[in-house]
Amino acid sequence: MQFDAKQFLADVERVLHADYACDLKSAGRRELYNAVSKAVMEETFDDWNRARRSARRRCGYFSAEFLMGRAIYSNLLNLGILEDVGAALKGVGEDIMQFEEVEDAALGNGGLGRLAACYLESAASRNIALDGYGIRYRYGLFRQTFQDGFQHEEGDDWLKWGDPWSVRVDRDAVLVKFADLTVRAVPYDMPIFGYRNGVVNTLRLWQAEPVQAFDFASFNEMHGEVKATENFNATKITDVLYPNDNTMVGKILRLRQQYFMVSASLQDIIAKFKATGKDLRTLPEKWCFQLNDTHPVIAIPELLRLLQAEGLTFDEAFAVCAGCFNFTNHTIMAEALEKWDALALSDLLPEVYEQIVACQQRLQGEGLNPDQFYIVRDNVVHMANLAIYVCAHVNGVAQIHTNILKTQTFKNWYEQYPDKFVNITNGITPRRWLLLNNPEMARLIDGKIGDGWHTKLPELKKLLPHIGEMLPDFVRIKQQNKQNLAEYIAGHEGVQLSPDFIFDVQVKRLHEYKRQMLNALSVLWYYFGIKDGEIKDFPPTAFIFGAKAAPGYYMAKAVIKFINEVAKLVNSDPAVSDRMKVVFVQNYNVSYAEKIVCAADISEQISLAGMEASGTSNMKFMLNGTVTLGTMDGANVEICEEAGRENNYIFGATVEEVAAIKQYYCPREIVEQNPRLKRALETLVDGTLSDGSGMLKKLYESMTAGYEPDRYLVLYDFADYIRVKTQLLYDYGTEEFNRKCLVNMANVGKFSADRSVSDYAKNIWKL
Ligand code: 26Q
Repeated sequence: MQFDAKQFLADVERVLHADYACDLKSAGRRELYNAVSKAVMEETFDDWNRARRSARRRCGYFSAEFLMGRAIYSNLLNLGILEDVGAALKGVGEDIMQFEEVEDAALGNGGLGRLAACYLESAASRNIALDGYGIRYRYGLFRQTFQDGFQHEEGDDWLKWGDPWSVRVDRDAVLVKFADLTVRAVPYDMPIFGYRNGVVNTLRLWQAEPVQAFDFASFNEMHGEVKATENFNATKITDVLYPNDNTMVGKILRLRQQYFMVSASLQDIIAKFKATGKDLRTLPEKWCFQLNDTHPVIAIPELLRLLQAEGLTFDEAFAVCAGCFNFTNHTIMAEALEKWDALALSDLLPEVYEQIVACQQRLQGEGLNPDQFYIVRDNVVHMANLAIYVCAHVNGVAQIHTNILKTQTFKNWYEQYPDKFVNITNGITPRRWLLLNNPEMARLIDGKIGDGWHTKLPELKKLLPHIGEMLPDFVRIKQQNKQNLAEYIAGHEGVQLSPDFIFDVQVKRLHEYKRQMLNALSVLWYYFGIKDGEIKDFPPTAFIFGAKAAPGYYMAKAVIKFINEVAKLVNSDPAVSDRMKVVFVQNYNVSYAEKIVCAADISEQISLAGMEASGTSNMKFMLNGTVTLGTMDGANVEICEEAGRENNYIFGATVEEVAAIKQYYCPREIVEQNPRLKRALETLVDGTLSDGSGMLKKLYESMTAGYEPDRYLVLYDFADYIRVKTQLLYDYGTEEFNRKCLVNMANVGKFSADRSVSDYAKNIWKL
């Protein structure tokens, strides 16, 4: 984008006059933020408009979550005007960094939602015609605080600063009908800017509104009473994002959200397709849809229904669906696979349910074993099975994950339809996750190998011959990033960290399978070792945690309380204050991640093997030159393939071993053999830590008692974890260690989301 500072400031001033009746001198932060954003939006209108009118074949990425984070810096970066705008604002006495107070758009929970955001950015940057379709939640993922170490949740008012990066498109509003009410779906479009290429794709988020405003005439003919309930329920549909990650909640409101979003999107797409005069049977020539997990899978019966309402036969409609839909699975956890009660579904969406039954009947007609191949069984609708049956392609998100899908989770389906199954390993956008969050490092790299890596990440391999000469600058920049993070943490968490400490980081959703517990127990193990004089010269380490727990996930909240108690114990003990610090940052989100990822010395990726589908923060740390301390799980396996296992710190049971271990597993024996581990574990119940609510006791019991004690083999993997982690801590700071960091960065190319979306475009979308 061409930039003219004078023109830009004049545009900003004009918006300030028109929208806020103020000028540059009198504008507050909020006004300035909106005016700057809108001035940029205006400039990009022509590019956006061109994209919307193009006749190219497109893919719709259907997702209940888009975890976009903060838009302004990333948009300005991609438009190539971040520095210009910063300078122009500086010229009038304003600091562009003041917009750091703008709330994140946290319309997602974690990995799955952030992946969708990275894919939109990468697709635009690669000029791939990918548009997002989702929900404009009024409140995104809750804001987290700690009170006495317990997690508290508050509503996330992400629109507090306004939403200048969206435009409301009333002319495209449609009606969505449920058995008990009809609501109006209004789209808000967000431009997705490619990196310095003039491409603008669209993220279309639907907002639910009552019908009255839409059609006041018909309102007058109807019964006031009925409409009153409609009014109440309508907006409720898009009120709030469900805060669950990798866990299914069978709430009907969640089903309403899912149907609302896909019905609106499909109606919109069909209406526009029909306007071109083409036969709906040829829809797959123009459109395909990627279903981001099972959450939007109800789109399949909805499209069947809509097409038959347009005159197609069931078989014709089925062929269109088979040609349009593809399905990504993000999890193998049984508790995350969506299943809906058939009666509830048929009550809410009778015509949609009919289509599900028709699919079930078609499947039965294939002559397969009905015990292995079903969509509806025992009055339960299995959304993943519906997706696999109809979709042309089913993909896992890392090699190990796809293998597990083929050999375990969906074994029968794979054997019947082997060609459907493909792997597309996840990726991240290097623009947000290195250029934007770590500009000094980006400049260092540019200076060595040029800037081709911005859009061709494998070019980072060119760094390999330069590693020796880069080491001092690399260390200096990392140190500065640590200093910056330490200041931010001091301001926000009230904990002082020294940048001379090792920054050992685990940030991700709180889930038992991710084993934050393993990390926390190791902290206590080191702590007691230092106290007892058994561990000498412990390398000074800051253990940094960040995670939100689903509000209804008791054990996850117990782990948060535990770690906060450990932090209190350790940080208030002067005997170890020059050796260790523990901090659990509050409200970990995309913007916090940007600050943390560039400042970490250790990336903890320690899930039980076979549980983490891929992970994507592992890739972000790698991109920023951080070694992985991890298990052979998810994309860690491929990280080792790319960067060398010897350049990372790998421990723990392998996926092949896990099933066998569980056969005879007895956590008590392990604890009895390791007195210090026992002592660490017993802090949960021996009064060392305060536990007002009995939570820690429950956590202790989950590790030691019941039907399946220590389900995720924390205690089993503990010794090996300590062995490798200790090695890492003592390697830290050596030249050999610093080389490992850069070797990881140089070999991160595969994990660019640019590669991932190109794989989708080539192998699945055929764009
Ligand atoms: C389902 C039903 C009802 C309510 C909520 C849900 C729900 C919501 C979110 C189920 C799952 C999720 C999120 C899953 C997720 O984020 N999975 C992660 O996806 C990443 C991107 O592929 C992977 O890297 C992670 O390994 C995987 O855990």
